Amino acid sequence: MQKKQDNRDSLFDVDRISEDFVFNERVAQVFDDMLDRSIPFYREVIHSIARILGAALKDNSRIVDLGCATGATLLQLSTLLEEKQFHFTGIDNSPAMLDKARLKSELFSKQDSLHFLQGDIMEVEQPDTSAFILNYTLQFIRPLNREPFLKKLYSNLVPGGICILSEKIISHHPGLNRSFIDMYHNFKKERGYSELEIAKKREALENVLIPCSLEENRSMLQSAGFVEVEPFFQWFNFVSFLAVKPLS
Ligand code: GEK
Repeated sequence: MQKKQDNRDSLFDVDRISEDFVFNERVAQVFDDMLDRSIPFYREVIHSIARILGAALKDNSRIVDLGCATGATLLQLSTLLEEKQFHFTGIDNSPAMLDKARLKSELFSKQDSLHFLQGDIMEVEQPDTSAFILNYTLQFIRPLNREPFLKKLYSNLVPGGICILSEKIISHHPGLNRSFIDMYHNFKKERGYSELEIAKKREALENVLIPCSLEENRSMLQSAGFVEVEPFFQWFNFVSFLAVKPLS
């Protein structure tokens, strides 16, 4: 049965066939609903990022969101931090996501402060950036490439610059890992996803989203050069870090 296209995430509803997860047109259409129902405290994390950036960065600083998807983070940040006149750039390799991001930034009259570029974040060259945001994106990069990539971001940051890293994580304690995953599945069920949808999405993400542990993410950031590294948010198997490049 063909379903009416709307903005509610029903990608893994019963009548859909299983396939690996890709950031295509169908995903972009329902992505904002997916974010709110699949990422615990998504909006609150962005609020906390706004507090960090607002306190740490000078007016007119450059902020780059890597894997910006439909621009939800940048739209919220640009609204919360309007008076700081930051320059926001979002980079993503999915044209469907960027179409949606550009459309939304026009709808909210933000096209002067938000810029979106299509490209592979691995190739990023954004010297003099004051903050990089990697919200739930590093987990899609091949694990072996993550540390060299973070090193590159570090070298593109100004002294005192910031890297925000939010990731889904695993625990190396099997019992806790299982129970955190169960907590997360309950979170999704409470938001209207069925058991079958949750299982199918999990399967589709199996070889696409590869989570590391909190310690592994922290040590990757430190090996990249960041000295001050602390989580500022954690909800079971989701964590957000603040990493700061030293001033000298
Ligand atoms: C948010 N940060 O709203 N180059 C560019 N983009 C990429 C690459 C790559 N190599 N790999 C993946 N992406 C967003 C959510 S979603 C998270 C980020 C999720 C992009 C991909 O196209 C997608 O838009 C995004 O990274 C990941 O907070 O879907 O779980």
